[in-house]
Amino acid sequence: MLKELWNDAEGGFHPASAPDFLPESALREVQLRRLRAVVSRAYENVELFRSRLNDRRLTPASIRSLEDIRELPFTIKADLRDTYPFGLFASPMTDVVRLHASSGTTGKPIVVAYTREDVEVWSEVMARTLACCSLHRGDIVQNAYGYGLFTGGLGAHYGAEALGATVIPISGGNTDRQIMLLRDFGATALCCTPSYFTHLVERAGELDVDLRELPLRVGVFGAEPWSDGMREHIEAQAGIKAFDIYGLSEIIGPGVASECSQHEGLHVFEDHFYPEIIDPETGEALPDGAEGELVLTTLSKRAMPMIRYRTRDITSIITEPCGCGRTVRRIRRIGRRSDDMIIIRGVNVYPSQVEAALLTVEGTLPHYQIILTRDQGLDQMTVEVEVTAEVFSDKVRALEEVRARIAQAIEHILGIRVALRLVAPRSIERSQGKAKRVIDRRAG
Ligand code: DLL
Repeated sequence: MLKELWNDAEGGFHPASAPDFLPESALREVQLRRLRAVVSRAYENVELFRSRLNDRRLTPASIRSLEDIRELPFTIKADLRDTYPFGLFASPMTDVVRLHASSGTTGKPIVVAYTREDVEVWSEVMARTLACCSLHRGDIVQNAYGYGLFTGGLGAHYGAEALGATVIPISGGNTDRQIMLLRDFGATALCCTPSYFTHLVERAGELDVDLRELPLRVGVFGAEPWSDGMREHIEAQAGIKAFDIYGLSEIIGPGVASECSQHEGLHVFEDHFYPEIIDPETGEALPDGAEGELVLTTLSKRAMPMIRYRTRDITSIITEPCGCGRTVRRIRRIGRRSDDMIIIRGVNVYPSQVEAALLTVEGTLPHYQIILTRDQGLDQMTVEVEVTAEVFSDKVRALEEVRARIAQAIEHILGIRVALRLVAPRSIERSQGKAKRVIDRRAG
């Protein structure tokens, strides 16, 4: 136990990891102190938050215990849109040193801001994330998250530097070059989305590069849901340990939560981000262990505090002690969002279930898409999946066999039959960042 506290290759202690191991009482004290400060800050500086508190006849002084957080109003994505671009800032622009934005599905992006102190906190939580993923000083980190308005690139970059690792800021895309540098610079860790990594693995195969023979030992994957089946596939193909990291722009970017060596849920860096689980329908707080929507409060953000932000990500809080020795609570891996549910013939379906089903069938590749259409008022779903070249080029029989197995696997997990289209390798567009798994062609 506590082995991971010693993150430096030479046995040195990395102080950034310390809050992960705080005794519970000390942690709760820090949280309450910070909660009161952040509520005051938002109340004094953010009009929307002040008026919502006034409407409820609350003031920052109403927060006397951590449980009192439940009295506070939620913040939702529409609040960011309605106050676009800078309406939720709690700092004057002269104190804001960085803006990021998340593209969103339509229209204007969500804008987020950081003071110098916010960037420091972000670097710290990302250093703690990477430490959780077993990285330390001496590691060479190839950072293939996109640099730019997306938070992934710069977040991982600052975290790796804060940890004392060596960063290769290659950004996303240009896969042949990624593979060349993996060989030439000998990165020991790669940061990117899991879907981009499956693409990189595939391309390495085409170039006759065996990733298992390279020094690469760790993958730091996040920004989108990915299943345990995908993890097994990735780890076997590349000879690495794959870690899941979680975060969102509105809260800070990556650095909210991370898997550790145990791979049993993600530790939330809860001295900075206070987690709650609510019933997505009623908004009611749920006890630890129950599954529901994750709500996060930034306890130390200055430029843009978020109070009880509804993430729409579905998970549950794990309170049991973790084998790694960290005391901060964990959340289960996020497989779905409350807004990505599809209803097909009255059955609730999530894209992640389709992935789980496909990965159980040999002869399929982890490249797939779900196409939604509407026929006479009813939603229809077609799963398009790539099969291996051997299956695809074989006689009709092999294809039909694989089709039958996929149909069965999907029916087993989803409880319904869906239309299937088996396509040749490389037919489905590859992403450099987050994969677009669902193509929605339902008009209106
Ligand atoms: O994706 C931040 C990030 C960058 C996280 C790099 C991890 C690594 P956004 O673009 O704002 O920020 O998207 C946030 O992505 O609400 C989840 O729905 C989803 N998401 C992020 N990480 C995971 C994960 C970044 N590990 C949204 N598993 C979140 C499942 C994830 N979903």
